[in-house]
Amino acid sequence: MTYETIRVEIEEGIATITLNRPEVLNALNSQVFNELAAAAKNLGEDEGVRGVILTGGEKVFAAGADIKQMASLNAVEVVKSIRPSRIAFNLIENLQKPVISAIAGYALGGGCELSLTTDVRIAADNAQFGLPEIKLGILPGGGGTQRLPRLIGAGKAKELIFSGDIINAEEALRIGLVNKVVSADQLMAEAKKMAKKFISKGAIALQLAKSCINEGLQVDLETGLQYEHKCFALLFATEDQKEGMQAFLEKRKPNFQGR
Ligand code: CO8
Repeated sequence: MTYETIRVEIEEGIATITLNRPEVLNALNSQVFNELAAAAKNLGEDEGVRGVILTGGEKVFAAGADIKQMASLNAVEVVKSIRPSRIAFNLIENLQKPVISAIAGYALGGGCELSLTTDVRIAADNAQFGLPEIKLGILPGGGGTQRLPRLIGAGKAKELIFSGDIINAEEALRIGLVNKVVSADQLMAEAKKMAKKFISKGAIALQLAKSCINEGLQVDLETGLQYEHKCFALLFATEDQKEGMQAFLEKRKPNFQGR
């Protein structure tokens, strides 16, 4: 599959999706959303891919949805234009593999919201985050009002969304928006290191753990616990569970096969 606004490279079981509209700071238009959705679908189906890194490259993650494309839309057209972003964001969030964002430079508006669909965010020390939509007379319509408070709590999310302020990587780390801050030249190496660590584990256990967390965030505690217990029991039907526990008892490293 050829893409124009993103690049996809696969190496050692890890796919890297790079947003590729540098002339507009990787602003997200409908073509980007459609291509991200196609890539997520393809990578989800590719058994050779066990983990995904999403990045904007060395200079910028994404400066938000494409304001030029949005500016003259009416409400009906906006509803239509939001659909591809929702499809892409949901596909990425629900990929049954770990997804890590590697963020350098600006991650604003829809760019920040895109990073919220991934499991883990690693920031370069030059990264800057914000939801500046309020300054455009709109609100974060790419999941920001929903995913951000679930991640960092309602108070901090409201402060960011109501002010439109941009925060640096250290502040993003302090409030739990990112998992880790590294020097800019180490960003991709660090993301790959983390991806390798994740994919060395039992793939089905990781997939079900991700599902328990994602589903659990949307339901009441008791329903979430019941789902977790079922997934826990289900893992005892896998070879990976036998291997993992046998390896522990034999004091050796497990050799997981994802079965
Ligand atoms: N959309 C379109 N073009 C953009 C965007 C954008 N979001 N951001 C930057 N660009 C373009 C600029 O217009 C400029 O193009 P040109 O050279 O043709 O004038 C080029 O990128 C470089 O940008 P700047 O010259 O502005 O670069 P600076 O380094 O001076 O400033 C900033 C960088 C601070 C990031 C500045 O570009 C900026 O403020 N950008 C807009 C940030 C913003 O408001 N983002 C939120 C957008 S709204 C949104 O994301 C809603 C999400 C809803 C999701 C659902 C979608 C359907």
